[in-house]
Amino acid sequence: MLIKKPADIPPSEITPETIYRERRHFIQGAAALAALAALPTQAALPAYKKGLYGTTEPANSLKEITSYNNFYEFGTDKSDPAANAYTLRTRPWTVSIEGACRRPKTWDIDALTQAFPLEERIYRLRCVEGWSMVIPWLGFPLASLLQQVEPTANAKYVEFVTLQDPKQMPGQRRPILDWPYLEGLRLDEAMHPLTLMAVGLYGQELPKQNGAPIRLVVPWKYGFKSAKSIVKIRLVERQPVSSWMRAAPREYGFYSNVNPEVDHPRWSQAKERRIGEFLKRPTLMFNGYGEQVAHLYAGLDLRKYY
Ligand SMILES: Nc1nc2c(c(=O)[nH]1)N[C@H]1C(S)=C(S)[C@@H](COP(=O)(O)O)O[C@H]1N2
Ligand SMILES: [Mo]
Repeated sequence: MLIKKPADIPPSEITPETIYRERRHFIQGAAALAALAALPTQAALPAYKKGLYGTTEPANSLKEITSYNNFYEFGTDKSDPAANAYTLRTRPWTVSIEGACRRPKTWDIDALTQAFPLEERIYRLRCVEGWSMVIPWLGFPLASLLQQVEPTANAKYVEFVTLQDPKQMPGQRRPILDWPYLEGLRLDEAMHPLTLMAVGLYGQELPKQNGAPIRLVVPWKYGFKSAKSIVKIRLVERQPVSSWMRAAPREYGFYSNVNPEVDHPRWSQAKERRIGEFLKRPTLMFNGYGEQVAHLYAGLDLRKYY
């Protein structure tokens, strides 16, 4: 459970004992309960296990992971999301899974987080701009969720839709992208055991700048495929047109697999700079996950299908 019901929490767990005693002077009875419910709680996630697909590379620090972000809904500078994402309201929050499936369902985010066992997956994230990080995600395989809705034979692709609300997301007041942020995967990519729905990192609830309360993580693709703050997942027959494909079709294809041999028109993809390091390191095919995913693209011309 992400947030415990107030009745289950001893007040001492929410505020230091002294503060709680001071509050008692002026809060009584039902009013006290209401006030407790309104207090910010340190979000606790259910127990989790270490995943099978982690890397042994050292993870970036929490500070690095939460202060250098791409989340254009909150501005285009790397420091903007950390400064601006506080306006995002992550409760109540629902995720609808719809389209070509027998059992479409709208999940409450807390029920969703409890429904699937959480795993820690330490994944490399490679941004198409040429930097990378190692992030200890907490999440569950997207496949577990998709199996529940029973995709039909018409489900060939999966579309991911970020929240659209310019009141909460100031970046959406400007036409930087065709909002809401939209991404897509082929069904077999979505069902791959590496593909994660992340609800936390470093053992805690996902920080807002990293895509709270739930975001996609596809570690062998460029970072922009990993859509943040998702409200809708649609099973569809036709290949989705992502926000980046729509904005710059010559620069962004549907697949967007990390590939050191196929350059982006503006950035070489041969090397990358790990955040926190000075020297660049070579970029690995499929971001180093080739052994697990290369078979998905057997026979596909990766220069054409970039
Ligand atoms: N909704 C949304 N999702 C998004 C983005 C965005 O601008 N909006 N940026 C993408 C890009 S370019 C990257 S590199 C990753 C960055 O994830 P992080 O900030 O958690 O490291 O998020 C991706 N997901
Ligand atoms: Mo990115």
